[in-house]
Amino acid sequence: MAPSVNIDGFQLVVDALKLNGIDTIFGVAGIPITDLTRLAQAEGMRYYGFRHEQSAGYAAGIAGYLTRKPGVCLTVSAPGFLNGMVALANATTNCFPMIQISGSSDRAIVDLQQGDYEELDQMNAAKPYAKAAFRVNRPEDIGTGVARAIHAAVSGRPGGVYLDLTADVLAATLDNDIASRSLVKVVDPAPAQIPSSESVQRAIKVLADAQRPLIILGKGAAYAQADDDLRAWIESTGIPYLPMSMAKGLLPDNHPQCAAAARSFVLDQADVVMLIGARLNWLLAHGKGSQWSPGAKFVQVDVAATEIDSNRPIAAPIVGDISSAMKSLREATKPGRIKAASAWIDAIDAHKQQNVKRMQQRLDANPSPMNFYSALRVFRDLIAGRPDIYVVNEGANTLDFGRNVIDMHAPRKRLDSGTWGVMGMGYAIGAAVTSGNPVIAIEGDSAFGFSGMEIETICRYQLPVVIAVFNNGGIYRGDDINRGGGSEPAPTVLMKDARYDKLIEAFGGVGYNATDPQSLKAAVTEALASRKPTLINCVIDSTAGTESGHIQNLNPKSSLSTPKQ
Ligand SMILES: Cc1ncc(C[n+]2csc(CCOP(=O)(O)OP(=O)(O)O)c2C)c(N)n1
Ligand SMILES: [Mg+2]
Repeated sequence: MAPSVNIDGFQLVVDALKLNGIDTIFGVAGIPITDLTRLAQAEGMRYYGFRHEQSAGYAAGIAGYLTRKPGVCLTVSAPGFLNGMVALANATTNCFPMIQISGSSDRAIVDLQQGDYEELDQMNAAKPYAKAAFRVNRPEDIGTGVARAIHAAVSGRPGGVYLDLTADVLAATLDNDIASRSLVKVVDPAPAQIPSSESVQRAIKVLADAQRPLIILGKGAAYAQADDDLRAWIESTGIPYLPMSMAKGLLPDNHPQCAAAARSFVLDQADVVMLIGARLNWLLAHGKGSQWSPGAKFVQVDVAATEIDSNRPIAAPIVGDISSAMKSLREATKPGRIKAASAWIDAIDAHKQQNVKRMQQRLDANPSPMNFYSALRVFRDLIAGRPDIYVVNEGANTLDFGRNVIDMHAPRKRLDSGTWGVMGMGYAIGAAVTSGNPVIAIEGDSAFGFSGMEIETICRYQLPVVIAVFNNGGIYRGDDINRGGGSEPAPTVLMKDARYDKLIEAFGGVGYNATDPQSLKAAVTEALASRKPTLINCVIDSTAGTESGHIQNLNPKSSLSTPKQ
């Protein structure tokens, strides 16, 4: 009899991931997963080593969003695990499919709290923040653990899944035959959820009876990659639409039905609002408040039945995946049955024209130092001809102005702070790695600082990322004063005249300091042509921003007097 060959847990994890088409890992190496990172690379997987697990996790989350396959983040036990958890929770909140795999310490010692190296009951710590959390305690269960994590991450509403692998499991060995039988190739992990025909008919009736219908597209609609059906149906109805931030470009922002330039008017006036992959959360003021018409009726297309009626009553829910729902709507809508009235379209167009003119005046002004408009205009113009470019946009004013100024022309190309307002370089790296396309990351100076060290990662892997740091010397503004009268800087102030461009030069990247739109344009153009990691310090007027950007209404104020802005 031939001697049986043994295989270890490390190898089984790599085999299980590869068997299921997962080819990329984002992480930070250390005990007990160092050999897992090496083995993954040796076995042909792409491994991207970061400087902090949170950035690695953000990269994994956005990779999941872009590919519809779970993005994998690999972390060490306890502190590395917790660093990654922010990104896992962010994935769950934003409905990105992601799996955080973490090594963990000796269960027997951890459970008796005897003070192990990096001791933490990680699976239970992860549970409240994850869509699902699993722990593998035997090597023969690795295949099942990976399969369950994949199903949980991508099925229904996607989310973040935690998979705990103990050091013992990684090091354990198993007979080769038993090991290969233990692996699971998942079948149909994100099965179509076809909505009922009654729900589709009900929605069509509500929309056909509407006088002033409006569609709101959320990032769920972008995630679905049902771009052709979505566009065809929206165009067949003539209904105006508003894209949420990451849904911009699903239909181009310059599409005649895009009502973004008349946002306040359409929210106030619409009598029927159809949400497609968009939740009525804080980003839409919960569908309540002064910007919403109280009498509006709602149609909602969502993959999760539990989303329905969460904030406003939904007259016509369509529960199903967006792709199936759009196909069903296309099939069931008779030509001409739903037609947005021309009076409604004309009224919207009149508002759009006014607002577009106002925006143009702001973009045409050329103040010195640059303000947000004049700097963003450079990117708006460049991106208009380059739909291949990913735009990552984070910060407060930098984010809010960026969303309004930069038109998107292709689906899933705008990646931003999202539901939670996160910041850092993770999305830029994840997008560059996943697509190979150029990425422009437009970051507030505070936003950039959350993970500025990841420029070393960008340079090490030679990623085509152009970072524009909108340097206004602070969180929101750079001109606040110490209310105690002392000489220390105010809480929202960052270093004045910092030269962020010098940082990337330490790693062989290219730095520019741009003080006007011409030099900014030249720098971005050169960076895109060279595909070299680049950081542009964009000097922005420290008084140009507003506190909390465009969400001042959410910022409680104390009795402290506010200096004039
Ligand atoms: C992890 C985290 N910590 C803190 C915040 C609070 N916060 C919101 S915006 C922001 C930074 C805004 O400054 P900047 O990025 O420079 O943008 P600006 O408004 O100056 O353009 C901060 C710290 C946050 N959103 N996330
Ligand atoms: Mg700033």
